[in-house]
Amino acid sequence: MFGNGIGSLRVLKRVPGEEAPDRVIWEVSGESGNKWYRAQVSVSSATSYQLVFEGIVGSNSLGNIAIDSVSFVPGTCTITPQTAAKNSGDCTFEEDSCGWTNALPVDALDDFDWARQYSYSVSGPATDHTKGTKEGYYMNLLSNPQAPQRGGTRAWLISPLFSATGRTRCLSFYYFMYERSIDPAGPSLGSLRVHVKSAAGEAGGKITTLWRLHNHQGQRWQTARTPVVMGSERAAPSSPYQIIIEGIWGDGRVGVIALDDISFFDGDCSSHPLKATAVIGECSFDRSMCDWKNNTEAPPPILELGAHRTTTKFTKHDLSAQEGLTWRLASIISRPANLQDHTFRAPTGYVFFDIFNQASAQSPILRSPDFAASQNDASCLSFWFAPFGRGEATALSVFRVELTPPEGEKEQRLLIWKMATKKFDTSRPDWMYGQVSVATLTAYRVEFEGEATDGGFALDDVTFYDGNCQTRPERAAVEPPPSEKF
Ligand SMILES: [Ca+2]
Ligand SMILES: [Ca+2]
Repeated sequence: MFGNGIGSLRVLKRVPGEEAPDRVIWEVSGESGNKWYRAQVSVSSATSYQLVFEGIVGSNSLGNIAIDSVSFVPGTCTITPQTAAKNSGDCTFEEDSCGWTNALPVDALDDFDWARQYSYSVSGPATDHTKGTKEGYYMNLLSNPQAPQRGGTRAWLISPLFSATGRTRCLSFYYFMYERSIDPAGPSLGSLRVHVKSAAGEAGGKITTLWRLHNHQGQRWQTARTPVVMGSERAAPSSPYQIIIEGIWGDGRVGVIALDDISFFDGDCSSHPLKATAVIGECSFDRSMCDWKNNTEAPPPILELGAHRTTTKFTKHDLSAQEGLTWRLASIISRPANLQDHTFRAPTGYVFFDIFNQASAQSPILRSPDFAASQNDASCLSFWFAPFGRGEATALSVFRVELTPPEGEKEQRLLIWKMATKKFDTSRPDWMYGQVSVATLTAYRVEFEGEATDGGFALDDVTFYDGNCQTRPERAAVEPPPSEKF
């Protein structure tokens, strides 16, 4: 594109017979010198289509636009040159961050930043993914080997606003997750997660996880993919959404979490790698309870504040006794026996209840979202729990609640897993692993129910795997009722 009268060069996707106008999928404007440049863009379509190269004359007719060597290669690519990407979300990070931004400190959504940088250390990626050279840029989760980030601290990279059309898009990118020394015993490098956040409408502000990967994945760039569906007939077609790429450090870890070459195309794709697919009902209780809810029935009323605040009988102790009857997120000022989070060894980041010296046993309930019936027989509920008991009987039970009981029958609530604390020393609570099979042929939800007069349980990293599993710990197994025995 050479000459001072150069306007624009565009690539349009045209679907013959469709009323919708041609869609611009690539566009550069202005003069770029007497020289050839390589350009690329992902093209996808469920139906037949045509591509159109459109040249637009600028302020005068002095200049030439030329194209050559058009070819098609299977697979996805990030729009090149980067200026042709506009607000598509594609980014090679070679020139800037293409509208992807760090969360603003004022919004207090995260703790530190992603940095756009090139290779500078031996442990990080030796090259970026786009150019495969030391000079190529990528986004790097900030770290300092001399002062590693605290476990559970996170940085958000936020996309430009996209409009939700109800059509599926596929997001792909490359990640580099490397740790020099791997600790097989527990929380390790950290996590990389992709969320979608609706900016408006019915679900305004709601964050849904699409893709997540934990810990060391090898010392190389690897490909990631996830489908993104936003919008539906119920929502306004233009209600915008954003993609959030979240990096989280494990405790005191020295390693690399980096990403490069983000690209989108219209159409569906399968999540890749498969293990990174987000799981409904999964929660690591970092800063929210996800879709889990405290469902404790009718807790005693909170003492009302007196007319004169100075003479109120409402004390700190009453408040903590009241709070103890519910499942809630741990906080620095309210957590059991300084117990650390299981996921990242963060100071907080799990859910718990702590009942303080009650005359009769209390039973706080934590309720999962509702799960639809599945074609698989069962899924394996997996979680970490930590008991801390002072009283006689402190127990944790898991119930499966049938959401579509046979007509005329009451809601069925079946005990499937139970641990009582009198069986172990709980002076210093520690995380233990639990799992149990849950029947999934009919719609259901899961409930964790505590039971204590003086003590409680913490819970973290709840997730589900396909298929049956053995009950763990073994002593938590519950004899099935006679009707379910073969
Ligand atoms: Ca790059
Ligand atoms: Ca956690």
